[in-house]
Amino acid sequence: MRIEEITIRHLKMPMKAPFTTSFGTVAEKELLLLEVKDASGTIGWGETVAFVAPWYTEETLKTTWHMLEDFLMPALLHKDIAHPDEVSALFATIRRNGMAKASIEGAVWDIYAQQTKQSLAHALGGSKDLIDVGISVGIQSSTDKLLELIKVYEEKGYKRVKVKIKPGYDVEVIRAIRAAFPNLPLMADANSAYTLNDIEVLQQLDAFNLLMIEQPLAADDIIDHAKLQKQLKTPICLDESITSLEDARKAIELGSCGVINIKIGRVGGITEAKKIHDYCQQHAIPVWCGGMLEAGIGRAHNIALTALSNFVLPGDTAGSSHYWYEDIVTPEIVVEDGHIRVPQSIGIGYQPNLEIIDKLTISKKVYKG
Ligand code: OSB
Ligand code: MG
Repeated sequence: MRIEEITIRHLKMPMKAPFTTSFGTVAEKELLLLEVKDASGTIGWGETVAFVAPWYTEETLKTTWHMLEDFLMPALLHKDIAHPDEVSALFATIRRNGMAKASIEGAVWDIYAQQTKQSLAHALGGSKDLIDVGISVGIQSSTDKLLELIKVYEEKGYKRVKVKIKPGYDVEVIRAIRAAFPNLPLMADANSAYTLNDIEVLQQLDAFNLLMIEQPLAADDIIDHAKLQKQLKTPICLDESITSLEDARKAIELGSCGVINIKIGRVGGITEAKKIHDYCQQHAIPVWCGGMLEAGIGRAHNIALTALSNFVLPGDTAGSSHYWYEDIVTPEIVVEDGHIRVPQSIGIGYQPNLEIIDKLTISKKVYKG
């Protein structure tokens, strides 16, 4: 492969419902779509997952664009590469900025899968035909509204429900959900809203048979999480704290978590995500694939990754129609009985819908290096 041309489109997509976490709300998703062309004419697609504001991690849509334009594309364009694993080596001197790196690396994986005539899932070593899908429910204006939504999701067959919590919107909310849905596979995600001073509140959550508590403490912490895990029965799942295989190794060694949420963007690409998956498998740590309110391209990459065997817990990659009036791929991603069928056709298995993409594009730039 030799990448000769990259087109970046800035898209703005209206969401069916705003999504609120402990630190931010997304009502309209903005993203960069990368159309990456190789010397032989094969086109691969990538998507950035950073939000407009840095409330989840430090990256933003603008920082990803800056990194792509000034560092990542110059490092990649016109270089001969035999395998997508080599992309991270080209980026080795550029620190962090995982979401920017992942967007371009995902497109290179797409090209590689097409040129080796296999599905992306197969190219990654995945063998599942069906993946289990959960749903992540944002913070709601009332508990009644939340219970109503959960009822709909349970009836739709989602394999587990994750609710967002924050100080003051936690124990009573979870208690109400458990009273209404005693057997629902349920978990809570704090997006790093607590500190060790809140240990008593977090311990109260042990009473509700949660599958896990996701990222209760600081986004860059593994020490306090290890202290907390010793005093909690419920497994801690790390999200924000894990940005690399090295982070995963240290967190597992310290006992900071029992589960890891893998997000391709947060860890800098599919190659690093696979390494974390393999390491967790060797250390009996189950993983699942997190979500970043992706449009169809990012969603397709998540589905392919989730086909790997240690993705044993339901992920957050729900169907297109949960988020979007119209997704940017054809067919859209469909969930049936809490499952998504992993495409077996060559490449990502979904076609970018250029008509819809054009409609949502607010600016566009072509780079040839
Ligand atoms: O912490 O997993 C998270 C959405 C935006 C930012 C962070 C998170 C989330 C979600 C939703 O939980 C996942 C999704 O539905 O894509
Ligand atoms: Mg999370």
